[in-house]
Amino acid sequence: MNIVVGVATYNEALNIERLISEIHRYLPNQKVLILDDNSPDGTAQIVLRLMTTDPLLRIIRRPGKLGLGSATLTMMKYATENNFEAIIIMDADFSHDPKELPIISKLLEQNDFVTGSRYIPGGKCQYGVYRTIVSKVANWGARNMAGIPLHECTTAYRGFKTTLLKRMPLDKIKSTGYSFQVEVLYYIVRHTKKVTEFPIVFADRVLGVSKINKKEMIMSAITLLRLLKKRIMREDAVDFQ
Ligand SMILES: Nc1nc2c(ncn2[C@@H]2O[C@H](COP(=O)(O)OP(=O)(O)OP(=O)(O)O)[C@@H](O)[C@H]2O)c(=O)[nH]1
Ligand SMILES: [Mg+2]
Repeated sequence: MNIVVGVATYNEALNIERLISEIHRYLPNQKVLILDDNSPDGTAQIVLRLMTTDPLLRIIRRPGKLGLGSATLTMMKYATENNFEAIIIMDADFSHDPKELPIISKLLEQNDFVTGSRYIPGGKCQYGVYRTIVSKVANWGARNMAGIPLHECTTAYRGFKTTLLKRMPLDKIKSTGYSFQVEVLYYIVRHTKKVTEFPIVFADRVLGVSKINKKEMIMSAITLLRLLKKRIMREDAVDFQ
């Protein structure tokens, strides 16, 4: 399968070189796309240097920090416009283990959508108490308010077939930040039944700084309320293939 691995980066200079080499190790011959938002720490310069000797590496650069959601959307559009069969998205900070890439790639042969899951048997989350509570509340809201029938709705380690992305109304997605993860799932489960979860051990970031903050949490709560309203009003058509 012709896959692109998409990684959004903001200040990931300490992680990016090793991550790219690990992706190549576990998915040799597949393309890697970095979407960098003008990271002040020079992440893009590292990628540009690697590109001089790495024919599988691509970069999209945006002028400023425009959010993880819009970064993910841009990478999805890149995958559909460049005729890839699938895109796998992962974080740059090694919270998502590159050794699981071949598992996602294999599952994509039978599924339109694959997500890493901390909340099925075999899955694990190494968060502290505070972030565990935030994550559990967000997942509760995604299941019960947005109506997403998955155990894990917020992990960004995911694979998407481009045939699915092409028939989803991606332009309707309003979230630009973290709640994009839930909003995109809301549409996915309305457009395919071929979705599956696989267990991951989610490691907390070791190097670099966290970008999640109170504003993202408030935006996520607003997104959940908006999706609940859409569900109640039956605003979105279902289109299974
Ligand atoms: N291009 C781009 N990438 C972003 C942006 N915000 C976050 N990222 C990247 O998205 C991924 C997830 O962000 P993280 O900061 O790791 O978020 P998190 O995992 O919830 O929190 P920590 O691991 O504690 O930092 C990482 O690869 C970030 O570099 C953004 O605005 N633009
Ligand atoms: Mg992280």
